[in-house]
Amino acid sequence: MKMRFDILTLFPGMFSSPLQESILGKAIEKGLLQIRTINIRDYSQDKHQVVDDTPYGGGQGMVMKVEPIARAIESAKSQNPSARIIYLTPQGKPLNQDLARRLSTQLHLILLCGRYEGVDERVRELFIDEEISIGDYVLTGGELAAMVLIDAVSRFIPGVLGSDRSAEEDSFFNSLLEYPQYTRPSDFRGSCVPEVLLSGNHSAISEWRRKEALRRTSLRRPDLLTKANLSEEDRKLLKEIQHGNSIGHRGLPNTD
Ligand code: 4GX
Repeated sequence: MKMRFDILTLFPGMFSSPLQESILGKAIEKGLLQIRTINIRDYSQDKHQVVDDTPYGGGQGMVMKVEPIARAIESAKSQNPSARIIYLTPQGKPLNQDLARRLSTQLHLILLCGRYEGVDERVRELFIDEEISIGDYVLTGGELAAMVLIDAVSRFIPGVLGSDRSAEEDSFFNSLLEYPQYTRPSDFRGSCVPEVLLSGNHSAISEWRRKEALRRTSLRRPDLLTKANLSEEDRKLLKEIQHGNSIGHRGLPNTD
């Protein structure tokens, strides 16, 4: 089934290139995905096409007016009354892989991108079904956040990643970080690919990869280990890793 995204924005031009390249571009060509932008300014009935105004009560910046957004949403919704309306904001629920998977089960999402100091509160109260944040930092508008959401969600649509891969197989799905990858040459300026990967010993390769995934996760994201489904073998590998760390082997490069 085709999934559809309608994006309500003051800057529709921002979406043309990023979503038409590579994997998402192919998905659109294959008819698995439809992405449409709606310019909120087209729904202003004002003679100067005004879409923002100063905040009641005073304060800095501008607020997006309720009427143009209401009309733009009603136009998008008229084609599918059951479409969910999402507002991208740092105040929303944090986007993660589980939320992306859940959203991918919807046929039609309407994404509202705010600019300036955000939208009039009555937009949220009357129209928004869900508020989502892509992370604890401040962007200049919701457009890049909408693109991040579309990218993460689209990977779950069957066929988007190609027949031999699925988003469910990604390591994040089992709550570990990825193991390190290498390709030719085997020796780059004296920095060599781990011997085991050249050995052709598939069980040894699998064990090495699992151990490296566990090592990275325990060093960089120990919070993920508590949620991971660890086997007896995993716990044994983790003990070896933690012992290695305590005697001063391979930590993380520091970022200070
Ligand atoms: N994850 N932004 C929303 C407008 C705004 C300002 C104030 C509400 C209150 C963001 C994020 C994000 C920038 C989108 C501010 N909305 N969106 N915009 N982080 O930073 O989703």
